[in-house]
This record gives sequence, C-alpha cells and structure tokens, in this order.
Amino acid sequence: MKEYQAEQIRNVGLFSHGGAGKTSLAEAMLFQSGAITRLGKVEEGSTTTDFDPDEVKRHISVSTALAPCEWQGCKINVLDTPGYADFIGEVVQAMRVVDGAVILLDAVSGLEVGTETAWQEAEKNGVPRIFYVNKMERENANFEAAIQSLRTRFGNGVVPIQIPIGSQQTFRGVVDLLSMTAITEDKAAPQEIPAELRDAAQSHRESLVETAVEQDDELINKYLEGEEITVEELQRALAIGVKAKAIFPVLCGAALANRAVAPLLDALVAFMPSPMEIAVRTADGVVPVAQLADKAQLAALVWKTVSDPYVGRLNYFRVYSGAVQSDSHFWNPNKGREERIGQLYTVIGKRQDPVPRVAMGDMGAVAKLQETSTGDTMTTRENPVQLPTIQFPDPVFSAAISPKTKADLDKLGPALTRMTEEDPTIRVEKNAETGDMLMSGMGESHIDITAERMKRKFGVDVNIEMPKVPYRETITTSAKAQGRYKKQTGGHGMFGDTWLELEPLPRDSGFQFEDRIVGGAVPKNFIPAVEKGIRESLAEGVLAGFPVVDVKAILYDGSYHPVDSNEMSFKIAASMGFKKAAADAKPVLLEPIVEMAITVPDAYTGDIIGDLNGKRAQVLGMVPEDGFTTIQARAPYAEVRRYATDLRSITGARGKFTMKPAGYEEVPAHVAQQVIAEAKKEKEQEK
Ligand SMILES: Nc1nc2c(ncn2[C@@H]2O[C@H](COP(=O)(O)OP(=O)(O)OP(=O)(O)O)[C@@H](O)[C@H]2O)c(=O)[nH]1
Ligand SMILES: [Mg+2]
Repeated sequence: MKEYQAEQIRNVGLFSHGGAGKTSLAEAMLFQSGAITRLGKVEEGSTTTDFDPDEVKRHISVSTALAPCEWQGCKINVLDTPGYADFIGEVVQAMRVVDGAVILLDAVSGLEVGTETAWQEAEKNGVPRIFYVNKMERENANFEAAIQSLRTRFGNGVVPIQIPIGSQQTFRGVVDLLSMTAITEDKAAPQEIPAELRDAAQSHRESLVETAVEQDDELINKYLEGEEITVEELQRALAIGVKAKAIFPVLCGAALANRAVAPLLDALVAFMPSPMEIAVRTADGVVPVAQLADKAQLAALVWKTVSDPYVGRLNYFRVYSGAVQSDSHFWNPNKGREERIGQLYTVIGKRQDPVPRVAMGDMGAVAKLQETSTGDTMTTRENPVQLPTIQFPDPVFSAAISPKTKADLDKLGPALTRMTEEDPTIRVEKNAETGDMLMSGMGESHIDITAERMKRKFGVDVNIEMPKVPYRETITTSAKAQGRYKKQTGGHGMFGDTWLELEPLPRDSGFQFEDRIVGGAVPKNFIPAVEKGIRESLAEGVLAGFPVVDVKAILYDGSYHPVDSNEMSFKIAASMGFKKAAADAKPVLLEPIVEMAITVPDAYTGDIIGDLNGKRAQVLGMVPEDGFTTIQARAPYAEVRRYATDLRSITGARGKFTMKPAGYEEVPAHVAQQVIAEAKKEKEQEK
C-alpha cells in the first residue's frame, strides 16, 4: 500500500455490544475494497481480524486488530475491537486513537449495554460517531425500532441517511436519502427508489435535511425560503455536523452477506474527520493539528503492545504529527529513555508489511523496542511532546493463581510481567492477608484467556481458583486479662508480667497502644517489647486466625523480676495476655464489603434485585434511564466474588457493573460459624 497524505486517511474503529458483527463488517470492508479476495467467516476462524488462536477457538474477538483498506483515494485504518465486556481495555485503547467510530447494532436486538459503553467511550474521547444497523436480513430485523431507541437514548442528532430496501429475508439494499437513489447491488449504478418506499424515503429525507441545514447558517436561510438543497450542500452540512458531534448518521446493512457495505465506506470517507481535522491533546492542552506550529515535530502514541516469545514486543502506534522512520531513534518521555527503531510495519490482521516510514496521521507497528509500551509517547529528545497516556478501568474480577509445577514457578514472574504489559486491564498482586497471588481483570473469561495465553506464549501453566476472602477479626466489648510468663528453673530465668485492657475502636482505626504504667510496675525499657508482643499477636486472631483490627490495647499494670526479666519475657507475657483478653472481649469476624453499580435493561431489574437479596446485599437505590436501570448496592465481597459471571448468566451478557471496596463489616453470626469452622479445618489440614 502506498503512503497516503494525512488528508486522505481515516482512522475509524468498529465498536458494539458483543456479536453485533464488527469482525464480519471489517472483513466485508476489506473484501469490498479489494484488500482481500476471499470473504472469511468468524465461524470458520478465517477472518482477517480474528486471527488470534483464542479468537479462532471461541469465535469472538479478544483483541483489537488493524485492517487498513483503500477506498475512493483514501486509506481507511479500520480497528476491529472486541464487544465482550471482559475486553473493554481493548476498546479503551482503540477509542483513544481513532478519529471516528462506527457503532454497530444488531437489527434484531437493537440497543444493548455494549452500545451504551461504545457511546460513552466515544463521548469521553470526543470521537464522532456513525451507527450501522447490521444483520438486516435476519428474521425480526427492525430498522425503525432501532432508530427509535437510538433517538430516545442519544437524542435527535441521530438521523438515518439510508432506509432499507426489503426487510428480513428480502433485504436487498438501501435507499440513499441524500441522492434519493436505490443501491441494491454494491457495484451496480444507483437505481430508482422502489415505488412502495417513496413516501417513507421522502419523509425521512425531510427530517434529514431539517437536521443537516442547522449546521450551516446560509443553508438554513435557503431552506427556510423553500429553495432546493443540493446533494453536495447536504453532504457538506452533514460532514460538519458529524465532525461537530451534533449529527450521528445511521446506516444499515448485512455484513455477513457483504450487503450495503460500500455505502458505509463512502460515508466514512465523506463524513469522518481526517487526521488534519482533529485536535491533539498534548500535555499543554488541546491543539488543532492544522494549527500545529511544527507539523514535522514527531508525536505518536503507542496504543497497544503485544508480546511474542520469539519476536519480542510489537508496539502499535498512531502518528499525530511528524513521521516515524525505520532505522532511527525516538525519545520516550514516559520512560525517560531513547529507543532505537529497526524495521517499521503496516499491519493488516496478522500480516506485517515492512515500510520505510509511517507518516502523519497514519498507523503502524514497530518490533523489539526495549521499554516502550501502551500509553507511551514517541517524540524527539530535542523538542519533546507528551501525549496524555491511556486510562484503563479498574478490574472487577479476581482469581487466585498458583503455578502448577516448580518449572512453572520459575517462569511465572517474567511471564506475568509480559502479560500485564500486553493487557493493562490485567493486574497482578499478592494479597498480604490471605497470601493469594491475585490476577485481576474484567471477568472470568478474561482471566481464563489470559492464563491460556500465558501458557501458549510462555509455557507457564497455572491453577485458577476463587480467591480467599480477606476476613479480619475484632472485639466488641472491653476486657482485661493478665499475661504472665515465668521460667525460673536453673540458669538464667525468664519473667514478665502484664495486665492489659482491650477496647474496641471504630471501623478502620487499625491498632492503638497506650502505656498507662505508673510507678515503674513495668520498667520503661520493656514497654516496647510489650507493644511488639501485642502487635505480633494481631496477625492471628483467636477466633479463626484472621488478622485483628480496630483494637486499642492498654498496658495498665504488671510486675518484673530484677534479674530474670528481659524483653523476650515481656513480649511473650503480653501476647499471652492479649489472647486471653481478646477471647473475653466477644470477638467477631469482619468481612470486606464492596459497593456496586449494576446497569441492566429494565426487564432484568427484578432478577438482579432477587439475586442480590440472596447474596446478603443491600440495595441502596435504582436509577432508571431510557430502558436501562442502574442498581446501586453494597454487598459482602465473599458473595460477589463471581459477580461478573453471575451477571452474565442472569442477563445473557446484557449487563455491566463496577465494584469498589467499601470497608469492613461484621459477619452475621450464622455465616461466621461456617467461616470459622472452615478456617479451623484448613488449619488442621496444614498441620
Ligand atoms: N445473519 C447475520 N449474521 C451476522 C451478520 N454479521 C455477522 N453475523 C454473525 O454474527 C456473529 C457475530 O459476528 P462477529 O462478526 O464475530 O461479531 P463481532 O461484533 O465481531 O463479535 P465480537 O467481536 O465477539 O464482539 C457471527 O456468527 C456472524 O456470522 C449479518 O449481517 N447477518
Ligand atoms: Mg469481533
């Protein structure tokens, strides 16, 4: 593929709820434009953009893939993103570097949670949008219903620029409302509108014109004076409206059959901004690219890092200004280091084609950089520009992982580093309280796929288990106890004697120690040892061996022996006293609580609430909005460790949620008994 001027480039992402047909559409776009000669199928694992073994196996997209195609003298860099909520990180990355978004709908399902997510991500990044109602040939496909729900949800800027010809099995093309012609076979010349659609087309065109002329004062006058608006004028006004995010055209088609795909390509060229028409967000503010003082100054953003055990790292980047050259250097301000570039590539699916340079506005890839990864800027040391890095959502699902064998253990660390670098929504950390190595991500499949990938790429095999709940213990009343340690048989003796009082503290206060000794009943130099003895005892509570929190310990009396007392004796005495007092202070279990916000189509609200009730959750509120309800709740973490999976099965993947820690609360007695019994059983097995 030749090099294109920035004006002739369109960087466009395909976004939707899972399974609306993005990968099939990307394939059809490639085929339609002649970039490929055979139309692959998702079901057969033969598409250009679902090339990853995980994608071929599951028939879903897991990772964003790049598919450039040439159309009407332009290069369209198509980014095919995954739709499943587990892979939202891929959507976040892609949305950050595209200048336009095509949001697909399944003509049967209409508006879904994933549609909303795509819209929100586009909104966050200020990206213009076009809707594509796909699968028009399916039984029960309903274009009008899709339009209605889109307008209700996203406003009257949503306007069809096409209407379908035929419906369901008879769907055979579209009426283009600009030129008022019928396009039934992608390559044939436009035809006359079928008689039965003339009225519908006329009324849709009127609303389109009304919406479009508002973008242009001259046009609006012309329109009000009853003058005819030309196709060119309409097209220009629409382009202005789309770029201003005031108009969101709706198109339709059937990607699988490659029907009505060419008009979409036309629309991308006509309405989506070129890289010259956008503004770059640099660290110093937002600057329109066209007004950059020095357009030769390099500013590119790495939006995706893939690790390969043989080739090393592959970094995908998008150039905002200047150009990236093969066999050169660049400055990475995020890592504070110079990086050497060998060969550059343009990428189509899994294929990499070497190129001498990747110019302004375009996308490319580079292998074997040392430290550069997702979110980093590529610039020059002399005149550095820093683009904002990419912000990823917090994980909502954690699993405990452990290496299967000794060999796996040895390779685990480096493999995890690579995996988290490749996927910034995967986090790995050791939980200090439970000892679990936690891998966190956006859902159960996300973790499973990450583990599979780790095995395939780095040969590291791990067990995946539910993480342990980091229970804690505390006391509910005050209690006093003596801790006395005495060993005075022959040689040097040991003697320590303490009187402790324990008091409960409010939640999240941790531990406090107070020395109330008067008259030297415990000599000053042994008091730190007393505190240390208590602190060490906090690690394992008397109930079930969980860490003890929110306790104040007061040392108020004691005695000592002038020869035998030492630090060790006081440390032991204090820990004995602490255990006795804690046992008398009505100890209880505490469990972590999380705050959740769950968004589902209204129809599922009842099921969600019912399920939450069964999980000991407290529903705090419900906010209905245009067909979706967001349920706010507090729930014990123990009950919602698998919520990502539960929500998926309750709603058939039509819901989404966020979860964040919200402190600790007392475990109800009947639940506590079970937890304590299990903890004891586990302790015994360890012995
Ligand atoms: N009937 C019909 N089925 C389609 C059409 N487009 C795609 N499909 C089917 O819908 C399913 C999902 O298609 P994909 O192209 O994988 O959808 P996707 O949006 O890329 O899915 P994810 O990447 O997993 O979110 C596959 O079985 C496709 O064959 C279409 O126009 N009509
Ligand atoms: Mg896909």
